[in-house]
Formats: sequence, structure tokens, C-alpha cells
Amino acid sequence: MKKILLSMAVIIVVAGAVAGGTVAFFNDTETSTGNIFTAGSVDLTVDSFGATYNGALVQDASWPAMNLTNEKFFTLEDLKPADIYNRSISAHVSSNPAWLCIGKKNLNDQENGINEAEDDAGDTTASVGELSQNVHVLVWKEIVPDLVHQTNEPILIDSFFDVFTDLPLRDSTTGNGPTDPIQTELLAMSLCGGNHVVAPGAGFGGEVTCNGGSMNDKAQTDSLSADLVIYGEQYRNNPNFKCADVNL
Ligand SMILES: [Ca+2]
Ligand SMILES: [Ca+2]
Ligand SMILES: [Ca+2]
Ligand SMILES: [Ca+2]
Repeated sequence: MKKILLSMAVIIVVAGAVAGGTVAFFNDTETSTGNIFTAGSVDLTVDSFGATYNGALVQDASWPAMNLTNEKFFTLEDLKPADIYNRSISAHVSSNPAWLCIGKKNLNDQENGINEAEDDAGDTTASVGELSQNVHVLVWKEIVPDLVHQTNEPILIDSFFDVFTDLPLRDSTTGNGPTDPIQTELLAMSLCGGNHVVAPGAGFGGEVTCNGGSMNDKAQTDSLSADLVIYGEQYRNNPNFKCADVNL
């Protein structure tokens, strides 16, 4: 009888040891103090190494990379058919990869009166000018930064000025991906009184010229002004971005 009681006591002790084991975890604590989370940024600056007007260098037309204030890409007075003005535009994106769009806003087509030639051409809209329909925009990526189009330089924008709006340089539809985190996007932007002609050639074609034949007499004496806008938006977590969805 005594022998049986002893073995029961052993069983109870073992069970107690098992129950105690379920709460005895090794533990240790390390604390990382003062963590800092800073919002990322997409900071866009633009420089220009200059411009040409009908092939001649425009004086004092360059500026260093900056946030634009009064810098004008184009000042065209007395624009005539076949005039061509090429402007270098370098967009710099710092810190994060970005999509890039270019477009215009605040377009103002002024008539400045209807002269005899405009009247003969059938201009009956005295309150609105026709210049933006008669100015053509071409933008190409500058591999050789000389304001001349070479055959290896992709043409990114090909549009009349009046319909030139919210166009992608790089978005989810263009297939060229976002900019690298720190990158200069070197562009040439050309305006033509009439219609640009890209000479045939391998790759993306050869020299760009301006054919004034399509410029309508309705545009005589008219003027236009507009803000040209370059827009950058973060790429990360934003793979389906489209410039068409942005209201510049
Ligand atoms: Ca006019
Ligand atoms: Ca008119
Ligand atoms: Ca070039
Ligand atoms: Ca007119």
C-alpha cells in the first residue's frame, strides 16, 4: 500500500514540472529608438542650353537647372510660314524615379484684327485667332545634344499646337519606363509655322525641317501665348500612371 502512494506522488510532481514548462520562455528585448520616416520627393528642375531660330543661335537663350519662373521656352514675334524655332529642354528629376509629361495650359489665340488676306481666306471669327492650329510641335529625345535631329533620336511628340495637351514623354503607355532616380532627360522641342517634315532615314529619320505650305492665311497677324508645362510624378506604387489622366 505504501509503495502505491509513493508512485502517485511521483506522477504529480512530474505533471507539475510540465505545467511550469509551458510558461518559461527565454526572452530578451532590444529597442530601436528615434526612428525617422521622411516623405520622399520628386523634385523637377529644368535647364536649357539654348535655342536656334531658322538655324541661327538665339542670344542669351540658356539658363541653368532651376525651378522655372520667368524663363520662356519660346518668344516668337513675326512668325512666318516655314519659320522653325528649336529649344533645348533638360528636365532633371532628383531622389525618385518619375514619369514625365509635357503639355500646355492657358492657351490664348488672339486675332489682332482681320486683314485683307485673312478676310480673303474666309476668316470670319474675329474673336479668336488661328495661329495655334497652324503651329506644329515636335519633341525628340536628344542623344547628341545639338538641336538637330539624328536618326537615333526617338520622336516623342508630333502634334499641332492647338491639340498639344497632357502628352506623355514617359508614362505607362510609352514603353520607355520611368526616369532613373537621378537623371537628366535631354529634349529638343521645335515649333514650326506649318508642318514639320522629318527626312527619311534609318531609325527615327533624319533632319527635321519646316514646310510652311500648310500655314493658312487666316493666321496672318494672329498671336498666341500659352504656358508650357513639364510634369513629373512618382513611379513607385504608381505603375499604371497615364499623362492623359493628369490635368496640367
Ligand atoms: Ca488676325
Ligand atoms: Ca479668326
Ligand atoms: Ca540631336
Ligand atoms: Ca486670323
